[in-house]
Amino acid sequence: MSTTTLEDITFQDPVLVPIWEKVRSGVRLGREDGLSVLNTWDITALGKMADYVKRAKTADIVYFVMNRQINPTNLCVLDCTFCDFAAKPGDDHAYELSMDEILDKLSNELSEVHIVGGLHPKWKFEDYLNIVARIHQAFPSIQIKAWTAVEIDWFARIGRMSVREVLEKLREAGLQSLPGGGAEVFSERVQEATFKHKMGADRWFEIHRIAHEMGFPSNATLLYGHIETYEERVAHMLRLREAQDETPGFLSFIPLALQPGNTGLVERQASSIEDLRTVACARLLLDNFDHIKSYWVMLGEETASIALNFGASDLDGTIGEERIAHYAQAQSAVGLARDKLIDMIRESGKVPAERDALYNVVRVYN
Ligand code: V47
Repeated sequence: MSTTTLEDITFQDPVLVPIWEKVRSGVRLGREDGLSVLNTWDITALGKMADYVKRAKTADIVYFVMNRQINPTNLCVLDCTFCDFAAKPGDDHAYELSMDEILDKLSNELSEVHIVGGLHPKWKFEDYLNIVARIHQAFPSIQIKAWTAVEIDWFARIGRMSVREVLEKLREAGLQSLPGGGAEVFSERVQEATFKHKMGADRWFEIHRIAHEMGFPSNATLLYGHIETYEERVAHMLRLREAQDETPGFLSFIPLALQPGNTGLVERQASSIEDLRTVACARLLLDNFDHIKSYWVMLGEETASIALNFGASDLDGTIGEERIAHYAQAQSAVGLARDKLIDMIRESGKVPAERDALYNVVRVYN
């Protein structure tokens, strides 16, 4: 097999060589480059390329946050085929957390609370608003990252308000940023097959644009490893890059590996190699995103650690308890301690930095 060595990277797949030349000279990658990356078998060279881009942004630092995820209810009017979490009234696994149960999950050592749930058939906007307000009153130092664009759209509809009005009220209650969920795959084909009753890409982008214009940072996700094609994954990332150019405000991109559970969509979860290619592809294409997250809840701890050498600069956080992936039988732990996250980062040769929800550094663990 012939190989090419350029600046410490030995390439076995020649397709990567011109991509590396573009990366080193700061030329933006395009659709074909993204497809080559997702198709390559030259995993070690790919990891080095993505790590080079990561280092240029965040050197050896990998971030994590002391956070808690709260999913206040799984009752949801939608019927997305990839979701084992959602329930209908009367289902055995349906639940609603009381305000006391929500507050009991929090403590002052947390920097962030991440809240996402279902579109409850009976709750009013005020019920969702009250969750933010009560958390903010009880724990003013915890930054609140809550409600995906799908929920914001729902609040505007049930509250008969504009998206701006919804976000203004949430800001008054204590909201600080928006999570990246509900993006799924920006493809009408995938939407028709897996989430046809949920809002589509145009509305998702509109809501994030408005949030950014109002000064709310947000994240963006991609749900991969099911029926989407590589072309759709790449198109998804490029559309995000364009949106970030137009109205900056995305803090991080989070590739979410589908947990097949009982969804019937695919037999097994994407392989680790597939996960690493997707993380690396995101790092290489999304040159205007500061962070790519290695979300250990869905990748599993081992792959999540390796992804820190494939362009990821953030492990998310301690989480505490997570239901969306775990209802779909995710094999990862339900929460990790701070020390475990620090070990995972150190084992991958990086320097752990604890951050808050907005990426302000709380402490570097040299
Ligand atoms: O939008 C649903 C996904 C998302 C499954 O912003 C599934 O920091 C895998 O958005 N397997 C919600 N994924 C989670 C989310 C998120 C997660 C971590 C960090 C951040 C952030 C945001 O979970 C949904 C959907 O795409 N999802 N079912 C499943 N079976």
